[in-house]
Parts: sequence; C-alpha cells; structure tokens
Amino acid sequence: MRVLSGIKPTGKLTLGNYIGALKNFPNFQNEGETFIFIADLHALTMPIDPEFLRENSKIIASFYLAAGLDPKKCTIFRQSRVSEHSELAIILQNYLYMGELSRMTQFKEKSQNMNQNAIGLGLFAYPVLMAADILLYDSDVVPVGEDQTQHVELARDLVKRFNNHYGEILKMPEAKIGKVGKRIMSLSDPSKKMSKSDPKGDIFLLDDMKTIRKKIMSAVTDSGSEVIYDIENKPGIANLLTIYAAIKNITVEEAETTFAGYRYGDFKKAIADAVIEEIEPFQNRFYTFYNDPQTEKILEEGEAKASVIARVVLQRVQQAVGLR
Ligand code: ATP
Ligand code: LTN
Repeated sequence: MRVLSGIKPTGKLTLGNYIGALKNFPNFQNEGETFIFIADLHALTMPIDPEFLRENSKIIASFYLAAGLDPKKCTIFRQSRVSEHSELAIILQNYLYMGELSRMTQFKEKSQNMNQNAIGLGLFAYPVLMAADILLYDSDVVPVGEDQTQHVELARDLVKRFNNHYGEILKMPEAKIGKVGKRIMSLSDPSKKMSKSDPKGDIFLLDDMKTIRKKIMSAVTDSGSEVIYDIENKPGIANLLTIYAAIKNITVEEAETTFAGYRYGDFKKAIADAVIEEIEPFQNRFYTFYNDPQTEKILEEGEAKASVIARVVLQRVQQAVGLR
C-alpha cells in the first residue's frame, strides 16, 4: 500500500492542521510505503514572500519530524525539488476541465475576494497539480482533512477518464479522513474552518503556552451552560469537545461524558490543559529538528528517493499518451 499527503507552506500551521493532518501521518508509516511532502509549488498559488516560503518549508519539514515521521520508514521531500510533479501536471492538465475546476469550493473561496481579472492560473489549476502529486506515486491512500476530499475526488475522476482512454495506466487513489477532527473550527468564529490564512482566533502550533491558554479560555461559546455536543446550537462547545477527543484519541461521545456537569470555565481550562500537554513536548521536538542541519539532508535524501519512484510513473504516462 502506498500512502501520500502534503501540507502547503502558506502560513503558520494551526491546531487544525495538527489534528486534521500532522498527527495522523505517522500512523501510516508502519502500514505502507509513505510519502509526505511540503507542497511548496502549491504555496505559490497565492501571493507569498520568498523568504517566508523558504523559512516555512523548513518549519514544515521540522513539524513532520516532530510529529513522529521517521525518514527510515517514510519519504519526506519538497514537491518543487522533484521535477516530475511539474512534468506530470503539464500532461494531466489536459484531462481536467475548466467547468469542474471552477466548481471547486477552495477555488471559489480563495478567489471570491480577489480582483476577478487577476486570479492566477495556478490557483485555478491547483487540483491538477494535486492530482499529479497523488498519481505520481501510484498512491492508494491520501490522508487529508475534510476540505481536501473534493480535490481527491477530482483526481479520481481524472483517473477514470484517463484510463478509459489509454488503458490501466493510473492507480485509483482514495481519500482517508480521520474519524475525529476532520474539520476543526476557528475559536473566534466556530462557523468558520480554523485556517492558517486567518490570523484571528486560531491556535498556532508555535504559539507559546500562555497564548494557547488565553486563546482557549476566550474561545467563543454560547450563553448556555451545559457542555453537550450539539453542532447546530453549540458550535463553539462542540468544537472544543472535538479538539479534546482528537487529542485524547477518544470519541466525542466519550469526551461529552467526561465533561458532563462541568461549567464552561472549568471545561475550557481542561481543554487548555490537554492541548498544552500535547503541544508543549511537540514544540520541543520541533525546535530540536529545526536547529539540526541533518533536517536539510533528510529532505535531500527524500527528494532523490521520491524522484526514482516518480520517474517510473511519469514515463508510463508519457508512453501512454505518445510522448515516448
Ligand atoms: P490555507 O488556510 O492556507 O488554505 P489550511 O490551514 O487549510 O491552509 P492546508 O495546507 O490546506 O491548510 O492543509 C493541510 C492539511 O491540514 C490538509 O490535509 C487539510 O485538510 C488539513 N486541515 C487544514 N485545516 C484544517 C482544520 N481546520 N481541521 C482539520 N483539518 C484541517
Ligand atoms: N492541497 C493540500 C496539499 C496538497 C496535498 C497534495 C494533499 C497538495 N498536494 C496531495 C494530499 C495529496 C492542502 O491544502 N493541504
């Protein structure tokens, strides 16, 4: 079994990224051949400062290692350094259609406030490159948060279309979403996804513990007093219960039972304790890898390894379409 996923170095990673993606990645490396990359080409789809992009790529690599990814068991690399990603994307762009790309939620959300005459082609074609990322490794499983499943579905449509035309060339991938915490909401507005491009109300993974506690204690809840899991009427409380359940690897029902009869203040304090207990040692591991020159070597080795595997699939596709 092949597993592949990535995170784009667009902003400061949040607790949502940790729960929805980072925390789950290491579980896969014992089950199959795992490829985890830094989606730096995808980061260029929105305006980004070059220095920040470079720095953030290094930060994400260190997060991967801190989360427990082991370079002996898993290939970790920068997308842009494995040029096969770009080469395959250029071919695959011909098998996804403008109609379907324009219906992607992420595209609609990211482009709605932009000058409609200045939307980059890369943002529009984002799912093409993402399909190339996935298909380049004959991936079976793609662990992602809920917001990315639409892109994986599109990659699946592409496989059907392509294979119908050329025979069994591309492998059919499947998205894998964590049971708990597939969509962590913003602490300041629980109707919105916690996102790294939204500076308000999010817990960033490199926030100091005092800030994390403060953000959780001031999370938006409601005027009631019962700690129950009710997404419709108590989205703030439901979100905090989800965060707790995901961190403790329990179900939201179990979390609900744990906090039955708690007052909001005590409840929030317990959530803050749990988040800090998880994130503090994670941060310490992060800084160790961040300051270790070996981290760059790990990426370079990963890139060499990834390229060997990617080249095989790329050549298979080139052959199928008549480029070889
Ligand atoms: P941006 O705000 O720049 O679009 P993002 O915070 O959504 O970024 P991505 O790089 O798109 O982050 O996501 C990395 C991974 O984290 C993806 O698998 C995504 O599904 C997951 N993820 C992101 N936000 C959340 C969230 N709030 N809850 C759960 N998973 C999330
Ligand atoms: N779009 C993803 C990042 C990403 C990805 C991928 C995830 C780029 N290519 C391939 C899984 C598989 C995101 O926003 N997290």
